[in-house]
Amino acid sequence: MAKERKQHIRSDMGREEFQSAGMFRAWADAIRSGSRRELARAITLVESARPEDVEPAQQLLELLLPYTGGAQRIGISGVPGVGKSTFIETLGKELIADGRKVAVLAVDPSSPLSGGSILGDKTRMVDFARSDAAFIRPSPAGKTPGGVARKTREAILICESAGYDIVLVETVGVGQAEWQVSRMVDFFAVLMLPNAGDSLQGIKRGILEMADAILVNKADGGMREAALHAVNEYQSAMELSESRESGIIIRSCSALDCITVRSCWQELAAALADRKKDNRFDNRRRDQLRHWIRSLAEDSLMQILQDDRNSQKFLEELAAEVDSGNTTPLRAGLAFRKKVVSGLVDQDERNRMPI
Ligand SMILES: Nc1nc2c(ncn2[C@@H]2O[C@H](COP(=O)(O)OP(=O)(O)OP(=O)(O)O)[C@@H](O)[C@H]2O)c(=O)[nH]1
Ligand SMILES: [Mg+2]
Repeated sequence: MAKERKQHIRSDMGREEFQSAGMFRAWADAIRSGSRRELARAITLVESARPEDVEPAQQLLELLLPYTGGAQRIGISGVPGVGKSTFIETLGKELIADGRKVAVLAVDPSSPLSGGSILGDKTRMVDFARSDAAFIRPSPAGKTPGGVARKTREAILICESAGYDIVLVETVGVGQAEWQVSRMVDFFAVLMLPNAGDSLQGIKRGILEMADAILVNKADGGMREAALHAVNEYQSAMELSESRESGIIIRSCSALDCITVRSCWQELAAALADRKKDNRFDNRRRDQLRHWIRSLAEDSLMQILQDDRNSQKFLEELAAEVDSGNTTPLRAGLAFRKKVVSGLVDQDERNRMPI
């Protein structure tokens, strides 16, 4: 059916559209043959909030999709200053030394605390960023809650089509962006500071639920002992927790030390290889894809509601009824749903959404 639709679109194409289709093909080819400039432009396009950029971005993505899926997608999260960028630089350099191509995407690096430090130390950054096998890209979070998820996911796909073997996604460990990133990667590592207060906080925030690895960083110099102590704490917390399968990697690490970082990577890569053997890897990607599509559908439904003046007006009327004690919030909610669902069906027939 999709094929028929495409053929139909092609046969209807005017000269201008035909030229633009050629332009997108050339663009996709340039990305696939390794142009970092064209790759960066493509990510800018998918990140664009302008409505007129949505369709071109999807057109380009469609051309790239057949070449996606080949990378290992790794999320690196943790509080500001824990050493995410340092870890990524050290790991990135090691991976490149092994002949891999590494892309780094940073979600919401514009946090007021860090002032947007996608990369930690300037000298290491120069080394890593200069390599032809590295691609580094900070991404502003944008305003819409769903924005981070969609744009970062699409950026991952574009990097994959450009032949990057490993895509590292750095996200500051606070709130929704972290959850979203954990749902778009094959492996989600959380870096922790070596002190007990921090470890308890982590447990409270549910990090154990989403982390595939907890790496207690800065386990060097005077902080080594504290780090090892924290590792023990996490391990016992994990043993007590019944909420998820075991298999989470809990260990110490020093992002400044390439030998430790390499050994973290080896553990992580072994875990991924294990999951590939028994379909857990594929199943997770399949679930993530379904989750992604569902949340895009939900976002666009919410958007319709927010843009629909009649719905907003009706909501106000219902609120007034609840305010004056004439009905309960639940009844008001159900009445709203009933009216909106029938209204939406009509509206959708009249005014089909572009995507
Ligand atoms: N001793 C020690 N210092 C570290 C380690 N990792 C990072 N640092 C230092 O900690 C500071 C913060 O490191 P970053 O890598 O910028 O931290 P980040 O988590 O990326 O921070 P934000 O991007 O601001 O969220 C820097 O001064 C690093 O040199 C480590 O393993 N040991
Ligand atoms: Mg950073």
